[in-house]
Amino acid sequence: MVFRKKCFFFVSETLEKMERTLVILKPCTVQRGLIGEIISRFEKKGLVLVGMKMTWLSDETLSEHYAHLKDKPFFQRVKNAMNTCPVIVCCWEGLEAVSVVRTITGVTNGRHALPGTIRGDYSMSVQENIVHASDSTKTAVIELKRFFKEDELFSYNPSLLSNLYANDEV
Ligand code: IDP
Ligand code: MG
Repeated sequence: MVFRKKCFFFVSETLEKMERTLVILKPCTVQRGLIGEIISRFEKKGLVLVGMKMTWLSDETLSEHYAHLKDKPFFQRVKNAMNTCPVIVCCWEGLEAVSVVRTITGVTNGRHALPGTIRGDYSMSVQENIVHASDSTKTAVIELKRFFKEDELFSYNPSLLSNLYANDEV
């Protein structure tokens, strides 16, 4: 009983330090049969999946999501490409998860992304570039609210936590 109580406090303190970030597996990834491979990259890194679903994005949602590109000539093309088929939206959790995921993802243009990054390994395009990833902690909070209801994100104790982090990190 005492052990379980201690465990509970450890978990809640740890979860407070964790960041959450949004990743969208784009239509190109779904169509190319790369869903498993891309999810596996994040899992192998040690990020914890706390939410995931398939959804078909509306033009309205995409206009909001890509509002920072609204004056670009490719705005409509980006939105069209994002609703050719359903996408997979995921929420990943970990220490500094937002910047870790951006690093794993690589730069926007797949042709320029470094080998070893997801875009560097799987993409030849600036548009068909495999994933969307939140670009800051502030954006991540807004984007997760855009794509997930509160009860679609889960908090649980990753059983391998002590193999992923040192005690003084979490
Ligand atoms: P990011 O996905 O690396 O964060 P953003 O600048 O936020 O890049 O752009 C969002 C998405 O818009 C990109 O992932 C890509 O699909 C598309 N995009 C960005 N820049 C261009 C461009 O110059 N030409 C065509 N599509 C672009
Ligand atoms: Mg972006």
